[in-house]
Amino acid sequence: MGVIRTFIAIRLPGEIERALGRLAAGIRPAWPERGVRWVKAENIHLTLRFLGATEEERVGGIGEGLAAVAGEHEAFELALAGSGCFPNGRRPRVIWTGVADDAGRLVALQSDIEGLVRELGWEAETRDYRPHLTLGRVRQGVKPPQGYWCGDPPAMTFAVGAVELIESALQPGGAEYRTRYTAPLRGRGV
Ligand code: 2AM
Repeated sequence: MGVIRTFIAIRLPGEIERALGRLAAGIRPAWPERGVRWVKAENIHLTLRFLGATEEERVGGIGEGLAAVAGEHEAFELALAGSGCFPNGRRPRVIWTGVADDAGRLVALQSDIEGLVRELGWEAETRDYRPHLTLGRVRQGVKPPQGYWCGDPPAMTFAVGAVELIESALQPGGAEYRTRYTAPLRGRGV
């Protein structure tokens, strides 16, 4: 068995993906033609933990761990909220839309997943968790356009019913994602 590239994430309902795709399409003309690698609408997701190189035989164990953690968290709702850039607006690398997690449900889930991943032997993540939905990744050296370039998302909420272990295969046309394990939260579908 080989080594694959994986991460743990929340996938979005199709209507949210499409809304974010439209948002990105509205921002896109302001940027240089090939200055940004825009994420395909169906690939936009909310990462909880990037795992990176993962031995394939570990997928089952990670899945079992995720099932246990997810089973301790009730399904919950998130709202799209705000947009921005990492690391900042002057030197943008990642163009994103945010989520409002007023009850702290997402952060609690992410923190338990971080604990699981540590137990499974991964190094601690040193950076703070900043939940975001990446719309585009700015190529090195590309300057942000003058004026308006980051749009606010529509007021939409969505239910989070599961977390997924996703395999990311890097292809010339962008990453291809394949869900390797789905762990439902408690009361999924609420
Ligand atoms: P990003 O969207 O902010 O780039 C799959 O690559 C997912 O894992 C993306 O959502 C990506 O976040 C996230 N991720 C976190 N750390 C990463 C890293 N070191 N390399 C690639 N992706 C990373």
